[in-house]
Amino acid sequence: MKKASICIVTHVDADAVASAALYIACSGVDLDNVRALFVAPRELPKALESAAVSGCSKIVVSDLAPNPSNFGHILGIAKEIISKGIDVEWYDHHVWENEWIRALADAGVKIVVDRSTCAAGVVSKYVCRNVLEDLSRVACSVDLWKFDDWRAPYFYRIVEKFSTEGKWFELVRELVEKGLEYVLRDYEGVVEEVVSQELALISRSLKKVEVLNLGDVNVCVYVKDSGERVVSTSLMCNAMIGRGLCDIAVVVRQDLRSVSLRSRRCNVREIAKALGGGGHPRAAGAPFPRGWRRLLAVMAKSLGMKGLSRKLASKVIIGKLLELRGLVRDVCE
Ligand SMILES: [Mn+2]
Repeated sequence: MKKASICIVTHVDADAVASAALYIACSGVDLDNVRALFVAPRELPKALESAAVSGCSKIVVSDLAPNPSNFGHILGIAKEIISKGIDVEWYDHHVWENEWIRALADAGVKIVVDRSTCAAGVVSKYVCRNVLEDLSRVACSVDLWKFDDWRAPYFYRIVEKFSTEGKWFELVRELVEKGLEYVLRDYEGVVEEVVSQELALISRSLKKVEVLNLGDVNVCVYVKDSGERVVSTSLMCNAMIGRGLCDIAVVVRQDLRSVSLRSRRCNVREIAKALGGGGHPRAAGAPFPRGWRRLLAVMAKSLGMKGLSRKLASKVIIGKLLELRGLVRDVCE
């Protein structure tokens, strides 16, 4: 008999990789029977739909949460999946509305949302029963941006490297087959290479940051183009805030696909929510409104520009932030 296959739908970061690897290792499923989808939160409905038709007998979601604009859609998809006899398990640590958790549980989803840890921590606690804690400790150290484990900065860069090559599942495979210790050892050289690239790019990028003053809150806006992907958004935000340029750091992709927000003193989740996204109080994000993107593409074309320029992109996001200035001030301590 053919073994049941599992589809894992997870985020695109260190926590996602670690939670997927832990789930596979602890549930004892064969790696070759796993299909993993690494997606941004906005792609969650689509990913669930595609997992539903790919023949897996169980769908495991980790490190992803619905947002107010897509919850209804996601609940509908979950119900349909379950009615086909496919099991759904969900492990997350983001901020959820209680009613969302209840509705999914009522629909038959085995769901655990635990905000005291990262997604890898949730899987470690509830699936692994706390064995293999090391990987979750390192993943949490990265994901919760604490770096209180010496291995965290190494693991973080290894993830970056695999991520720029889009090889998410390869890293999961290495973690499951070799274990964390060997992965860290095997990629030491890669870590050094990534760090030196990062430092060079950060110095260059800091010159392109625009600072917006909204009363007693300064907001940095940085438009990241495709050549600057190596530097993670979190690192770039860290550099902007750490340099004392601002209280809130905003990174926008130049193609205006998404907006990321970081802060140490402001609850940026509320701003992300106002933009149709969500996340954590100190680290949040939102997809860029579709209508806006189309409008901008038209604008760019009429100005004879090939794509969206850095200037145009930052103009748009600054306009949005100015609209939200009252809220921005309210969410800062
Ligand atoms: Mn996470």
